[in-house]
Amino acid sequence: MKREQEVRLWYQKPAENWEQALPVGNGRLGGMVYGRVAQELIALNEDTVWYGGPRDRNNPDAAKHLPEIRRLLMEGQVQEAQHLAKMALTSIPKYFGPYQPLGDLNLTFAHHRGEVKDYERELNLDTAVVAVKYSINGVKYKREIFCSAVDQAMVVRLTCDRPYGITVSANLSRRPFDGGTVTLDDRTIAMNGQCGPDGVQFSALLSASAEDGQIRVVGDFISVERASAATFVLSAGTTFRYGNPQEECALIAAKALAKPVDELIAAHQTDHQSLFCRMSLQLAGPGDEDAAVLPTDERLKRMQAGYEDQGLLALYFQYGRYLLLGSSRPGSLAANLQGIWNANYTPPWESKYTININIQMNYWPAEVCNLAECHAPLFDLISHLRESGRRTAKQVYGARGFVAHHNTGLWGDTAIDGIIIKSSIWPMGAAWLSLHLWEHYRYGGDRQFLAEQGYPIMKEAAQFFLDYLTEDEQGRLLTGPSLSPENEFVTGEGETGFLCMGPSMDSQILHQLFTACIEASAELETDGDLRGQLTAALEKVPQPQIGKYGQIMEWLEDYEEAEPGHRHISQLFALHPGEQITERTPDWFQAARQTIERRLSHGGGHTGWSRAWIINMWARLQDGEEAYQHLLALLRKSTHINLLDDHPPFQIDGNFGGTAGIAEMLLQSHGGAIHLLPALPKAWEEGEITGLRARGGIGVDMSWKDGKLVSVALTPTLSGPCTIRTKQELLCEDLSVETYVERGDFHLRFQAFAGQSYLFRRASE
Ligand code: FUC
Repeated sequence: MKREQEVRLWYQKPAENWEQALPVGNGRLGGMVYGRVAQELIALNEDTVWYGGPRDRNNPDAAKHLPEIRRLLMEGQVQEAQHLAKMALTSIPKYFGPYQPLGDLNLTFAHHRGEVKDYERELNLDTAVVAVKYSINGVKYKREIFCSAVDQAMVVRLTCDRPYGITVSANLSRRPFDGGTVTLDDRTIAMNGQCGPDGVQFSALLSASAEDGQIRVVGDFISVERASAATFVLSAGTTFRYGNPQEECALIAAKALAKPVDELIAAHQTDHQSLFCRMSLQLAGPGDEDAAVLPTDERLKRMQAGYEDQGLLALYFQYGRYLLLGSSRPGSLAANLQGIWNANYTPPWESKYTININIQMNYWPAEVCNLAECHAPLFDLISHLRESGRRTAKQVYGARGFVAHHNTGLWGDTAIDGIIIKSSIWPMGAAWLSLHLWEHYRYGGDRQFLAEQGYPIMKEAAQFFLDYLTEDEQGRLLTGPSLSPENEFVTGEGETGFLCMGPSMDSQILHQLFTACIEASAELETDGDLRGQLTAALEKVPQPQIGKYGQIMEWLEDYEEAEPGHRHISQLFALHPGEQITERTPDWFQAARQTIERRLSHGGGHTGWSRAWIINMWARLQDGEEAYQHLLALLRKSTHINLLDDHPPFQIDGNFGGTAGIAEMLLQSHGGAIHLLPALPKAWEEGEITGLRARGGIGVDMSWKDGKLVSVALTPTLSGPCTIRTKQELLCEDLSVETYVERGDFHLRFQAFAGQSYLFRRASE
């Protein structure tokens, strides 16, 4: 299969709606390009355009009532506890403002009457450019749109094969919150506004240059007339970053327009490719050949009709990497529920940061798929949460450290958000997010990062729990009041409830966090006392328990689930992304399988992100066939034709979780070994992947044939002992390797040296 088919989304029709448009982004500035012929529409976003200002929303009555709520829960008076908790704990006001669109860029082309021929629009992931091509009356037109991280601007380049052939008007709008535009000079307009009385002020600025013809501003349009080629540059920003957004945007746009357009394009592509082209993936199985030449929407339709298209899965994989680069770059905010692409002023769930699974999932592909830089905005978000999280820890729980609940937004809010307390009263957001810092260290081995940025935050997240946890009569240390996101239980008496002490997920997150802090502090040779306290506390944190259906119990009691097919599978955190449940704990491993099967047999996996989590879990269970079936289902049931995740209308976590799932099927590196092809399905008979990363700073390229590994090249960036695990015996010339067989797989242990490359080939059978 050609690289082009692995990295190109293309269509023969313009987008009819937002869910068919194609995304461009540089981390903070984004556009959805419709590719319409005479009336182009590019829906715009900027990552700091959120409604409303910062507020302290911690409920002032919380600390006073906390002991009473805990007592009620300990005594089994769930309804009474919930009744009080709703009033005493949830934030005031209940919600914070949403992430909103920046506006629209509208281009209207004159002389576009006549039959449109040879229409094609595409997004090339290798170049990060959307292109629209067509001809009218024998004139060939081309439009190229990209968001440059180098120049911090969106560029729209218009060309045609006839001199003086382009006449176009451009304006900016923001319906229904249109505040109009101002004219800055004869080629520049700016749309300024504010997101609520205490919200950020924004500016979106558009400027143009042309070859031949003329440019002027007429009314609130930039008019380009009889040009041979034209370039529009759009810059945007808010008072979240800039003292004077319009001034800053004008500087950015002027600087970009002063460069030859070829230079803008070349700089953008060089920068993008230095990150994106670190990986390649080719998957081959029966039936691919016909599909590869079809437009992307046709390929997806064929998939939905039952066809299996391995090339489309490879494209989907790379698309996840493209989207991460487009929505999360050093200096940008973290990718929210929609990355940065949002068309709604009141989007579902405010398009915020939901941190009881969704935003963590956004970052699952970051390390393994060789985009560790893109992880940085998440770390900034965690640092930001720390300030308000300290206040929430103190005001609500009377504890040290910092805490966050299930949602946050532009201002790093950590209060118990919302009135739907099935999700709200859950104090584990910061704990889970902090584990991403540890993962970054495990993959890259950057000790300075761990010492200065990672560990101090992990430690503060853990410290909160040392003050907050409650010891019960059995000597167990329990979280609570808390819940198992976002399910309800049914008690033996037939009563439903959600608020409880010590839900399984909380204990599993604590296990992972305390273990990470213990290892990190030992590694950094610091905080011996704290390490002792965490080690002692860890012994008292409940372990996973197996319930009456042979499942991992979701709560401390073996309650029935109100929704046995619930989309959240919180009680399997320990299987993925946690590591407490592995083959080394065979009873739990089996129970984890039982848990997924039970969820699925009751209709589980019905949202894209839930399906994506299931793929990752099956991969951890080393069941490639199940993982593959759910990957197919992700594309068949939860994917729009622009390959964005369909969670009406759109949520980006399914894309990122799907990409991570494919990686997890091909490579796992938890549990002390680099496990090659741990969950390879039969359908991926043949394939090749380059640029994957394993924990321990190891680059992995490999190829396989007839379902068996052919060769693997390892490129360590750190020196140390390394173990690889495979189904086939491998040989590496001139390397002293210790080989042993465990759980039916070959294990090869050797000493790896940074900067060397190690090529292993399958031993002849
Ligand atoms: C949780 C999920 C929903 C959605 C929302 C952002 O409430 O259960 O499916 O993903 O977060």
